[in-house]
Amino acid sequence: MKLYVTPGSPYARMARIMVIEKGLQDRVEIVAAQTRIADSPYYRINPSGRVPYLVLDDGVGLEESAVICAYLDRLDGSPQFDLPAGRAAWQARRLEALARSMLDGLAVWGRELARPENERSPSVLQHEAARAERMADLWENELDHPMMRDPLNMVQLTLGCALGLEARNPDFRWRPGHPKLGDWYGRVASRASFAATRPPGPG
Ligand SMILES: N[C@@H](CCC(=O)N[C@@H](CS)C(=O)NCC(=O)O)C(=O)O
Repeated sequence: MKLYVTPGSPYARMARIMVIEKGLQDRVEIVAAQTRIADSPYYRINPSGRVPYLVLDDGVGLEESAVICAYLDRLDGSPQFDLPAGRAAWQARRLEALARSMLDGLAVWGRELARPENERSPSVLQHEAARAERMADLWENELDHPMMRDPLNMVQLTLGCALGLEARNPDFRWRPGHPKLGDWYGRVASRASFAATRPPGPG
């Protein structure tokens, strides 16, 4: 299989972490895609131009980090990242949606910062900075939930990749005022899978 990624994409990072956590390094080749440029050869592989994108051995392609993570997690027949079933499912799905919501906002912020300075919208930057601050406040108060403890699951994977965007965006300073979140993130970020996929600095 081939997993198309860019080094700075938090969504691709989720899939890369899953590859490592599930010990799939020998089965999944990581391929750097060229995104966001005119006529990239990558568009012939994935017409949407987005990463992550997983091309299976039979040539079928899967898009969306959540779909790719679920696929990789199930390859060995014993999924470990699944959210619980039954009544607990709604709490878990609520948390996953909140983590995804924070990540999506940070991705919009990052995309705006990637534009030439004179094309950046101050109101978008301000809006996303404020959203990120509110979401950090929210997470500071959600960390006692059992889903936020070991073992790693999709909620933690998503939130960890969201917070890790501090490496890409110097204005995303979520640590001050959020000591519990800092401690929680310290534990997650020290996993070998997170350390091996740390995003590069701004740019
Ligand atoms: N909902 C998608 C989001 C993927 C996404 O937006 N990826 C960005 C990188 S962070 C991308 O490929 N952008 C390239 C483009 O917009 O052309 C997922 O979860 O995989």
